[in-house]
Amino acid sequence: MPKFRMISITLILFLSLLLVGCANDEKDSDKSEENLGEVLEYTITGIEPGAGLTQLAKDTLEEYDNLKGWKLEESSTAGMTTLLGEAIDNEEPIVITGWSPHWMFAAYDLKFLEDPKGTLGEIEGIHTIVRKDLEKDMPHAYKILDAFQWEVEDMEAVMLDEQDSSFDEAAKKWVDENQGKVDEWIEGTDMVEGEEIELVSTPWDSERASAYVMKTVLEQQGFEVTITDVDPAIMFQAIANGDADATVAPWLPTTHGFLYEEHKEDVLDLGVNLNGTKNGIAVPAYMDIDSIEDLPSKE
Ligand code: PBE
Repeated sequence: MPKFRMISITLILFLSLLLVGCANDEKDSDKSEENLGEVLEYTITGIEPGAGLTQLAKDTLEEYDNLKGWKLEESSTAGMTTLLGEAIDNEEPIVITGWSPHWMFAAYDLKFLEDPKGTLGEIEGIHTIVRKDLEKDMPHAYKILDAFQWEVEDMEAVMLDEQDSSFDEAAKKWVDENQGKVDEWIEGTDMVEGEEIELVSTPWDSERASAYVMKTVLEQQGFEVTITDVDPAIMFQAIANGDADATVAPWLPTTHGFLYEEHKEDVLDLGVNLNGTKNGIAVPAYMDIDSIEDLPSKE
């Protein structure tokens, strides 16, 4: 056989093997993408129906073409974190609606998926919002609420302590250890005698931490404080119609933005009490995707 023929046959053989190899590769990755969608049952594991984040996740399903046919499984934060823990124990894929600050990021190696359409918002803040006549009716409480400002690390310290005590105790401990900061909030206010004040909040640990710290500080100043946990929509309504005096729980401008828009004429926003919160679609770090757009489409 002439040498050049030998070489070309070898070459053709080699090239065809290479092609088969590539085709197989393609098939494999198609298959694993398809599998990921099927394994996940095209489902994002969500939280409470009334959460701002649930609304943002629904908007996300509508905005991304690749998420057509996907669904959001609404349940509760406890339900979501249980499923997340089980998936991680088994190194299985899971896609959740997540947020920070929350212990899930300390307990597990998670990543937020990139959100090129920005449907889940940027880094945002938690605001203090009060009823319109609060300054007139309770000037000292108003002043304390207006001055209230702390950091993500402070909130995380309360949430961590709570895990082996209670929010009440964890907040008292934080106040004891941070009396310098608290002194700035109460500066220029007088003690009162048993004046009743009603705080309204939402049922997540981050907001329990801030509500209990505010309760502790107001109690030190002589107030009688109640905290009521409700859905974000009820929280805004309660402040707007004067059923509650104040909240330190709304996440703005995105998470509860639609509720703020609805009630902004009837409430007073005293601005940010904590900066640096974030919402997102999150997955365990071992999953091989980085963006919401990497989630395989169903069709
Ligand atoms: N969260 C935590 C809440 C606010 C605090 C992000 C789950 C929400 O989505 O309404």
